[in-house]
Parts: sequence; structure tokens; C-alpha cells
Amino acid sequence: MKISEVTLRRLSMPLVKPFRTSFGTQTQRDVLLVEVLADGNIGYGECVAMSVPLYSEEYVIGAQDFISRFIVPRLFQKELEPTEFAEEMADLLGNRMAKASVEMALMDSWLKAKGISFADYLRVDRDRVPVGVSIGIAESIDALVAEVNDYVEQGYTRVKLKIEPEFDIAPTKAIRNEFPDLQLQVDANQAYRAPDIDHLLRLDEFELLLIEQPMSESDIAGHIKLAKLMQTPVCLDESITSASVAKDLIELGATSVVNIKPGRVGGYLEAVRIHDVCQKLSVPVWCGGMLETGIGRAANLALAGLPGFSLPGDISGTNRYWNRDITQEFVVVDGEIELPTGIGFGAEVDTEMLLSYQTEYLTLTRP
Ligand code: OSB
Ligand code: MG
Repeated sequence: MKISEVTLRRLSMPLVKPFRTSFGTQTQRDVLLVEVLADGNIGYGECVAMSVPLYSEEYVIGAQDFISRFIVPRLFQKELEPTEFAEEMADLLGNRMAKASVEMALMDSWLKAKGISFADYLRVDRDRVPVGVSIGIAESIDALVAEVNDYVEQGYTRVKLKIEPEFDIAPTKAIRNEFPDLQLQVDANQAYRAPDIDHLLRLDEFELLLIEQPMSESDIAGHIKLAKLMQTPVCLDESITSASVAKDLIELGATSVVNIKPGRVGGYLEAVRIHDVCQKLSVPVWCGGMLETGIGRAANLALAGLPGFSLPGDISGTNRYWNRDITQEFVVVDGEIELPTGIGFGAEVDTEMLLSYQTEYLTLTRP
């Protein structure tokens, strides 16, 4: 691929309501978009890093700097296919969210040149996938019940509750009592430590699908210990950074379900490799989310069409996060969303909307 231009765009997009997790409250998303122009085809990538390094060590301005300083010069030096990108950047350590966003833009443009969709490229045969909704820590249990009820009425059949030490057993109990048939899971985003294991075991009575990332991303021993004692399957998110790490953590007994987020693992191609490893080991996977715009949402829907994605993904309808998105709308019908069918990742970018959210941009041109 001969890339003639790379544009990095920053957008400030307000969320429909604040989203609170154990690591903080978000009221807007500081989106970094990567736009490449190659052989006349524009490709879009979305970076999932947040403005502050609370979920992982990456952050938006760092990603922007990394891409413009280290990645783009290499793209202009050598003509790379998206399938060669990760290997070509492997000596540059970490920065997986930054790398993923560039690989994504290359892939989108490359698929457009071939005239095929990402789902076709992956040989996905589903045309819709089951999805769930991730619900932030609420002001009160009553407020949480009302919120869950609202999503259930919109057709969601799987709900994930964000938890933390002061907001875990009681809210989970309340939701389980109120919605006995709901597919329910919880996500702690690393808020607990090994001494909290006895406390976490109290969640076992609520028939959860899984508990996501209860302890620190580096606390492998803690997760192994918990997984041995807990009936609820332990599912790692933050700790899973590649297919080889996924394989090791499964074999060590630290995780028995895997959350796959393409941004966290360096891109959609590595995400597919994690899917493949987990399928071989009979470990169920599901697609995580990072409050994506329609660009990332479209791509995640196609990925979640792969056969090993046997649990609903954190891929909610557009209206869960945005009043006005920068792409076509994705709508939940009976707990499912249809895969995009357009070429590339299938996001139809509304340039006018995009520009209305843009706070700055930088265009780098092939020398
Ligand atoms: O841990 O899964 C997470 C959002 C931002 C950062 C981390 C996480 C999340 C979510 C929301 O849970 C998933 C989504 O709906 O996009
Ligand atoms: Mg998570």
C-alpha cells in the first residue's frame, strides 16, 4: 500500500450521561481518529486510549505523539500491507492502542481497495450478533434498578454491572432479584486485591456469567487463587495483551473466559489470533468495548461474528453513548445488532458531524 497522507484528528464527543467505573467518571470521549489515504482509498482507524491513563497506561496525547513520531515515518518509508504492519512495528514496545488504530486505518483502506467487507475477509457467516450493555456505578441501588430496567425495555438481554468494593454485593443482589432471567455479569476494573477473595466469593450466589478483571492486571497469582475458589468464571480484560499471553493465562488457570478488545491487544488481526487460540482451547470469548464511535463499533460487530464469540459483546446500540454519532446508527433489536455490510469496516462516516466534534487535526504528507 502506498500511503500518501495520514491525518490525525481529535474529537471531543459528549456522552449521553456520565459513565462511572472503579477507576473514574467519564463525561465525554476524547477520540483520536487516524485517517489514511492510500491509492485513492480513505481508511479510518479509531484509537481507544482515554485522555488519562486510568484503564491502561496509554493515553490519547501519548498515542497521538507515538503515531506521528514513530509510526507514520515508517509508513512513508516502506509500503506495508496491513497484515505486515504489526511485525514491522514489533521493535517499538507497548503502545498497543496506538498501533491498533493505525493498523485499523490501513485495513479499512486495504479492504476498500479490494471491495470487500471486514466480515467477508473474516469469512463470518452471521448477519447479526447478540450484544449487551455495560452499566456504570450508579448513585443508588434504586437508580441502578431503574437504569437496568430501561435497557431491558430496549431489548437488551445481557447486562454488565460495573462494581467496586463499596458497590458490589448489594447492587448485584438487587438486580438479580429484580431480573431473575437476565444474563448478568460484573466488571471490577482491577479494584480488588487478593485479601478480598472471601468477599468476592459472595457474588457466587447470583449466577453470574462471569466476573471481569477483579484484580490488578499484573496480579496473575491472585486471579489463579480466586479462579480456584470461585464458581463464577473469572474473565480477564486488562491482563490480556496478546494471543500468547492469553494462552499462558488460560493454561495457568487465571482465566476461563476472555474479553477481546482489539485496541488493547494491538489490533484486529491480533484479536483474531486470540479468538483462534481460545477456540482451540475451548475457552469462550466475547468482544469488549471502549465507548467507541460507530467506526470502532462497526469493526467490533464484524469481529464478534466469528464463531468463538459465544457470549454477547459490550457492543451496545449507538444511543447508549451518543446523541449524534459520526456514522450511521446501530440499533439493538431483541438483544442483537446487524453487522455492517459496506466495504472496509463498513462505517459510513458523516464528515460534517465529524468536523463538528473536531478540536484539532494534523496532516502528515509523504515526503
Ligand atoms: O473495562 O470493559 C471495560 C469502558 C471503558 C474502559 C473500560 C471498559 C469499558 C466498558 C464499556 O465496560 C464497554 C462499552 O460499552 O463500550
Ligand atoms: Mg473490562
